[in-house]
Amino acid sequence: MTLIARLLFATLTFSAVIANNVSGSFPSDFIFGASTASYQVEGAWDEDGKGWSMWDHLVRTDPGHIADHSNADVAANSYHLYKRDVQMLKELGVSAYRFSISWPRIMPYGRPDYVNPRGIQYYNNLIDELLANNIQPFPTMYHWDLPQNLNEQGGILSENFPDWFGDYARVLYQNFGDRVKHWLTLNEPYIHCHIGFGTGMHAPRIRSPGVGYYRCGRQILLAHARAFHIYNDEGFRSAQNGQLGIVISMDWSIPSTDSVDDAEAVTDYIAFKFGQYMDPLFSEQGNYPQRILERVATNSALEGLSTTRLPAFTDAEAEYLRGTSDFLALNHYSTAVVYRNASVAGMHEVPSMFNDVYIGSYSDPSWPMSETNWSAEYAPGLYNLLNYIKDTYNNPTIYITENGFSSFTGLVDDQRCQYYKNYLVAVQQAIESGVDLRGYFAWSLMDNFEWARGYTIRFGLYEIDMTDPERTRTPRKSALVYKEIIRSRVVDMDYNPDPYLPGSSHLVTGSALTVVVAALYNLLR
Ligand code: PNW
Repeated sequence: MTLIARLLFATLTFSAVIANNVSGSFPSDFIFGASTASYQVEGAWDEDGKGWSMWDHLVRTDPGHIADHSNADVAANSYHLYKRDVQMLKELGVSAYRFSISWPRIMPYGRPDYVNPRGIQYYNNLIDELLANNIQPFPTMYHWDLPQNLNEQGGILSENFPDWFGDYARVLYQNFGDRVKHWLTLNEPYIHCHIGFGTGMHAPRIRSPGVGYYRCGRQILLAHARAFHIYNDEGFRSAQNGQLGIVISMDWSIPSTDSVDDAEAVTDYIAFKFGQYMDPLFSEQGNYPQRILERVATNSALEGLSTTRLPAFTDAEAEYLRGTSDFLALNHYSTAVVYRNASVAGMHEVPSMFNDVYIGSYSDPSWPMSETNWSAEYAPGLYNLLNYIKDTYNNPTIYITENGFSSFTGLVDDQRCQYYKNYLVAVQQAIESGVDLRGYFAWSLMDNFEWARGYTIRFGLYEIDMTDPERTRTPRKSALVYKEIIRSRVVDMDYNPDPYLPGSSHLVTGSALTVVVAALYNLLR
């Protein structure tokens, strides 16, 4: 790309122009869904033969590391309340559910020589309940809860990790593949490796931001490809007819100024954060982007290392990886403003991925900020990201498998409503612009254990009082907004429901009596 083109691209913006405050229509086969992950919602941490995950280990050995000293021993208790979860999906009117399978619930020690029948039973029950309600299962095989036993044997950084993952994937195909048509392999290599091996905030809490971080990403890509080849080569694809995709997260980025350095900062940000994972699987030539290989090699030499911290894949590995994702499962939350100027010197530790990228970033103060310090609302970012993917990777099929906004507790979540409306307008317009986008999953169906933030911030369409032993689920205003978008298949920016009206509680009970009571209440008001 020439510099001019890059500058133009970096400043490309999208502004939603919609008639009468109502968006165009979503295609009739567009899939609306909602997402969760096993450790964040299931609870039942040691029931029915489940083994320890590395998160069970973290919260027991270092409880002070979690913001509110909580853990996910019970969480939303979905292990016991999964039927209620399916009811909620039904109430929303979604046609798909993204949940994740707990590896240590299926294999307490991580290896297939002991498969836990009660673990298999749980996911059979969940999948059957979904299908009985016309909701397609989109299971994630690995959403960060690695069996602790494997973690102690080297975990993701072990040479054996791709094989371990492949053996696990095979058991999933054997047990659930007859009913699962969309498999999501591993969740978010960038975030998992950056927070698990870079900052060390998440399990396995290893601090190696310039070496372990890159090795983690490499291993995750190889593990994904291993699962893909097993699906193809061992007859699962021909018998079961499903599709497999990896889950990759990406925010959008815009340059702080129109300087050449800031344009370069955008290009590098995208290459390191996205290209590192996308190019080996989705690009025509395969392997890592050349610019990141060169940067890390140069820095490694400056640091006195005799080999680079980010070696290219061998030709055989590159071939093994290329083209192994039937679709892209994209998680997207926000946009960053990035820059490169003198102030970046000394900003990042050496060696680290961030020092390799060599940029600073911030959120534009005019964007509504969520309760997570990294996520602000800027819907044009999603539109531009989707178009960038379309143009860069030959228009792959995409599902957005996470998108959402954090808040504190409370049913009136106006900021989240606004966020969903604006992002869904961007989604609808991206489809109109030719992006091959087939589905959208809100993060999250319900409040859950937000990793190191514990229960201090919430992402749920449904609120859960985490001190209530029943873990009662109550729809927030955003659940009503999402439900109406799914029903009408347009985004009406003016739709403004009241989550406290008894009429809204038809979401909870669905009974005719509630509707009558609601009508009376409305008359008397
Ligand atoms: C996702 N970022 O992680 C995870 O897949 C979920 O488990 C998690 O609950 C959810 O986001 C909300 O945090 C991300 O910094 C964490 O851009 C951080 C970022 C993106 C995704």
